[in-house]
Amino acid sequence: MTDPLTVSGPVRHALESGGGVVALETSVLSQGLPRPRNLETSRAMTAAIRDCNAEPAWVFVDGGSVRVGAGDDDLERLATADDVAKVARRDLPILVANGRLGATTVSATLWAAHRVGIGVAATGGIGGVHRSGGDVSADLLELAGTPCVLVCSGPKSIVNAGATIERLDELGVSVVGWRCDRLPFFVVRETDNELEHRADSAQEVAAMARAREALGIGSALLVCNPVDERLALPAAEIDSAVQTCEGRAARAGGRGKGLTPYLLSCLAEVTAGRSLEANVALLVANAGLAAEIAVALSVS
Ligand code: PSU
Ligand code: MN
Repeated sequence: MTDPLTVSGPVRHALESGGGVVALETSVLSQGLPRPRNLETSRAMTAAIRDCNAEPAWVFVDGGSVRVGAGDDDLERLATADDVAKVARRDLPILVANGRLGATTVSATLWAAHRVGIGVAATGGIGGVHRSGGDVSADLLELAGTPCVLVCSGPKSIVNAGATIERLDELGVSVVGWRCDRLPFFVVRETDNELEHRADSAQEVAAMARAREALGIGSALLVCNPVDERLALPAAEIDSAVQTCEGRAARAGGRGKGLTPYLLSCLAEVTAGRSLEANVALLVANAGLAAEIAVALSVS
């Protein structure tokens, strides 16, 4: 049997030399963004991380192994192949057993990152409690049980923000606004949910992460970085676009793991591509901020 969890040379080197490393999910590339923006975005995220002297650790599954650290060829396959599986933590054993190519969601990514000693990760928007109420992303439970820092732009606009923040509270996830006092909502800059805690520098976040570590608290620190205001969409517009898309999803019978990708692509269509532009921009910004935090943690 091949090693079921492997770390690439560059990521191993960065970890051993005590450098900053940022874990990244690949489902956003394979299922979350259309071609060719997906591959372009992965390159921009990689560049944003390297600009801060940190190393990107893209997580995926291939050839019977969970892989931490992807090369250019791997990213190209993940962005262009037609049959890439969407892999949450629950899917990892199956993909490792059958050898298929898989792109990891936040939950599988955090699992792998923690196992290999990476403490900082970035994504666009986290999954959450869908408006229907019945569908809750596995991202939330993983955040509850994984000591890490995850940089995001709040819950994805397709979920119920209020219900999601309540659930994070119940699960013991520490939510911190990055230079903001209200919960951002992915392509929307803010909701009316007030955040109790904020951070204005990477050093502040690093101090919180170190305190969490010292206390032995096993849940995540979620840093919420609002989308660039020049690209943000108005809350009311997203609200009605999501309603339109939920209606379409219900008529198409969309549910389960296909629901989030369906809603994201519908949202891009209904907003004439503006939600896509915002999504790409916030992914790159979050990768860069996570790199700054990883570097601040590594020198402390
Ligand atoms: N953030 C994005 N686009 C995405 C996702 C996050 O900007 O496509 C993915 C992540 O992989 C996240 C997943 O973990 O969506 C959540 O899916 P679900 O709601 O099925 O748990
Ligand atoms: Mn779901």
